[in-house]
Amino acid sequence: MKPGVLALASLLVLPLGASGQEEWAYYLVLGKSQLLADGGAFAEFQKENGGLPAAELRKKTIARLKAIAAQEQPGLLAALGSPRDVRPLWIVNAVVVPLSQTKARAAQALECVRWVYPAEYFPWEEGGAGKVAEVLSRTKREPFAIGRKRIPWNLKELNVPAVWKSLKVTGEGVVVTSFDEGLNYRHRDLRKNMWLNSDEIPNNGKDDDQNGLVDDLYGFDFTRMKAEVLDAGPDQHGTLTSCLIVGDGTGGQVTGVAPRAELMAVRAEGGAYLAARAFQYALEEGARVVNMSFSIPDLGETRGLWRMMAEHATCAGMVLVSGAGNFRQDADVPEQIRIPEGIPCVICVGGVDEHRRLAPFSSTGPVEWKSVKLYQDFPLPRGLVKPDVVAFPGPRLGLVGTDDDASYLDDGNLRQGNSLSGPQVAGVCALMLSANPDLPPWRVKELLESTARDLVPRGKDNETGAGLVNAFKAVQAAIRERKRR
Ligand SMILES: [Ca+2]
Ligand SMILES: [Ca+2]
Ligand SMILES: [Ca+2]
Repeated sequence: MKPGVLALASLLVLPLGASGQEEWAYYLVLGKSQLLADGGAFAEFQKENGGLPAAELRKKTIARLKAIAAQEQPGLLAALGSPRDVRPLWIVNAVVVPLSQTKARAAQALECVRWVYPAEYFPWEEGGAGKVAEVLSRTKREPFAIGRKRIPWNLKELNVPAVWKSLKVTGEGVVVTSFDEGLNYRHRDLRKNMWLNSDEIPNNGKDDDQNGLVDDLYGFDFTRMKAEVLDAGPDQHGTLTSCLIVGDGTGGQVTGVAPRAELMAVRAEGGAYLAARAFQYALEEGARVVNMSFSIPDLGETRGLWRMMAEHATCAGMVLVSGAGNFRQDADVPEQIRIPEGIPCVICVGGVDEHRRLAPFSSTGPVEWKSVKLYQDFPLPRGLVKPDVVAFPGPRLGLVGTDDDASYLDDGNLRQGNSLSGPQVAGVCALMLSANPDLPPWRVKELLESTARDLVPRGKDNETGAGLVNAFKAVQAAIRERKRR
């Protein structure tokens, strides 16, 4: 999807001043004890915790993750020689610390260490600074009505308007976040649906809700450690993806699948550490769905770290969605579907055109995990079937601008790619959770697949997964599940 996302993901290597001394760098050291020990533990967790109400599942899982980190990290840091400048995490039991190459090699052999990864880019400063350009206030929203608004073809093909009309489900009560490049929160289709951190007084230079981040009103930009998430650049990637989730049609055309869900804006491009921070934030601030319209190639063993993070977030009640990527025709040898969409629990969304034929660029499976030491499952040739479902990567998804944001109309609404397929499915997940807030994330994925319209070849396949998402059937299934539970 966006190769630019990777520009910051370079290894920090910093020589010590005096000549002859060893180079040191930042490493992410993963502790031995984790919530889920291996691939099998995820299924066990579902069996044990599938019946918990959503709020309880999240509270309990976050408490367990934090308890493991609190219990293990003092010993871990002592074994690493008590390094200074420690950045602890809890979504996985891990610390980011500066180590010499010798110490990093020695750390790999420690009993309390599962794995040592090179830490990628992260900002030096913590906490945030600066102001947001405009402070939106929460106005009472009218119930969503189609009225005279236009509905683009993709929403009709996904059977979305029937959910709004017949089931009266529009996403109310669900917070969706998108890890993207910022967005235009002033956009008329978005401004009423921005998530607002009600515990934070904006632009006063203080961290009123004491979550460690100053003035985080709409979410947070972890890449620059700033509260401002406004993107005024020409690309508007985050505005496009957000409009496909919650765009409410104030401008005349409804672009969003869930026009009464709320959108939390998070930036975290750079690597696994910033993604971990973003997951922690989104979980604690109440997001139920995360859209990730990015793809990271060639991560090697670091794929395991991403998978552990994703599985832990899912255990805490978060639905993870990511486009399948656009790399089918890029190389002589087809490239394996990337991260995060290649992770088993992440809903990987491929793309078809309006005739339901696979888009020529849409990345295809299978995905292998046999080479990743923490897991070693899904060996080729069978591997893990991906994508999981398909939606529409465009073009002409009805995205409309205003005088202020004409920049993203300049291409005549001809943009396409699976960056745009994923958000439509993230929107469907929001509808399902709005209809049944206690549906666990793994059931959201299962119901999405079991209600999809299978496309050729028959059954779940490596081109179109379980098929084209049918929002009406998926939400109906979510409602039936509510009655059974
Ligand atoms: Ca704060
Ligand atoms: Ca404040
Ligand atoms: Ca099929």
